[in-house]
Amino acid sequence: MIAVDVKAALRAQRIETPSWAYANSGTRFKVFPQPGVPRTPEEKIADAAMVHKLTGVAPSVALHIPWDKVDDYAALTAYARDLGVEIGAINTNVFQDEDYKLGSVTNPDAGIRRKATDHLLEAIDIMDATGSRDLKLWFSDGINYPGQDDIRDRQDRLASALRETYDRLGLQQRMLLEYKLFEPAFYATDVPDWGTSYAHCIELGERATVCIDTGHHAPGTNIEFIVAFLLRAGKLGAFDFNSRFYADDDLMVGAADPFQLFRIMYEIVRADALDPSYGIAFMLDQCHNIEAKIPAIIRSVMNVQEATAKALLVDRNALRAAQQAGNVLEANAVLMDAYNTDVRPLLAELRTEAGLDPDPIAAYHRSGYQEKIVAERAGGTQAGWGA
Ligand code: AOS
Ligand code: ZN
Ligand code: ZN
Repeated sequence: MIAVDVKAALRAQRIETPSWAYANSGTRFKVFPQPGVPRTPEEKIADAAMVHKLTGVAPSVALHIPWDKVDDYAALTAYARDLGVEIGAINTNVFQDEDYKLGSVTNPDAGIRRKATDHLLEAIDIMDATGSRDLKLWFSDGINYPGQDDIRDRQDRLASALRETYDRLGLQQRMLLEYKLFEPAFYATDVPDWGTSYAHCIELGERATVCIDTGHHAPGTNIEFIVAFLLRAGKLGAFDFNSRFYADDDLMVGAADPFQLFRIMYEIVRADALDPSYGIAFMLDQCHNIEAKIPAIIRSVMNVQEATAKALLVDRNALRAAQQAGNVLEANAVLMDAYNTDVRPLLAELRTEAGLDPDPIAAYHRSGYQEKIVAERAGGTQAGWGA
């Protein structure tokens, strides 16, 4: 791709940030509160708007219900628009209620399944008010012990809740079904992998697609293979980007394994699926437990941009020629040449051309925003993770 096309593709790129990443979070052992964190959904949106203002590529923020529950979602949407951002995906929560000890939509108790499904339907009402396209579903459902419940019945219960929810979606709305290998269930999770999510999405219809959370796989899983497969099948709807060293670590994307992120983004570029018009939501799903939150989110956005720029720089003609010729070493070298390119000057230039500061993190530190929120906000809320 010639440089000007690379720049155009990078200019068009969109990354969605999650409301919960701006709030206090921690592990099961301790939450370390930070001064200045948001106390309300409005303040989370204001922080997301700041990230967009400095990066120019993060114009939407995902909400989580009930963590971002408000009385008037239309007013919240108008508030976001005034700050220059949109409300993105609506994330549901059927994992933080006493009732869900044995599962939500797969619970053996029909009354609890009803309550969980009603929450999913309520989230669609919220989407109607916010104009959100995507309903993001992640289920903590599963079992800890062999024999605890019937694995197959649980799939039937899941299918029926998903069907009811899917049928309630408007024509412009989509369902994103996220999978996760384990945690909090340790023996058998009801949506443990991309294959399970894919099979349910196929059964549901074309507006149901898979969400890949990069932290939700077994060590060594080839995530770019999953990306390529789902793109070919037209069933990749979204990413929850983050980094993992061990399990669902939710660290900054591109921190643990920037090469993996590059390989993922190469499959996106290979499928011409980067442009927002293709329909993939590139979201972050992270928790900044010990590092400053807004700069960490800016860094994450920049990490995705850098991996994308490198993926765009792959000489696809040369790669194809080497592949066709069976030239293993040359094909690998073409890919590595792009990966080993320092794209930071290119991205700095792009920002300057767009009227942005070439160094968004330095710009944040100079902006006075952190001092302002520390002075104005007392007693920030916890995102909901790690009590
Ligand atoms: C949980 O492990 C999943 O990654 C969820 O996507 C996510 O963290 C949650 O939906 C936030 O609400
Ligand atoms: Zn996730
Ligand atoms: Zn997760």
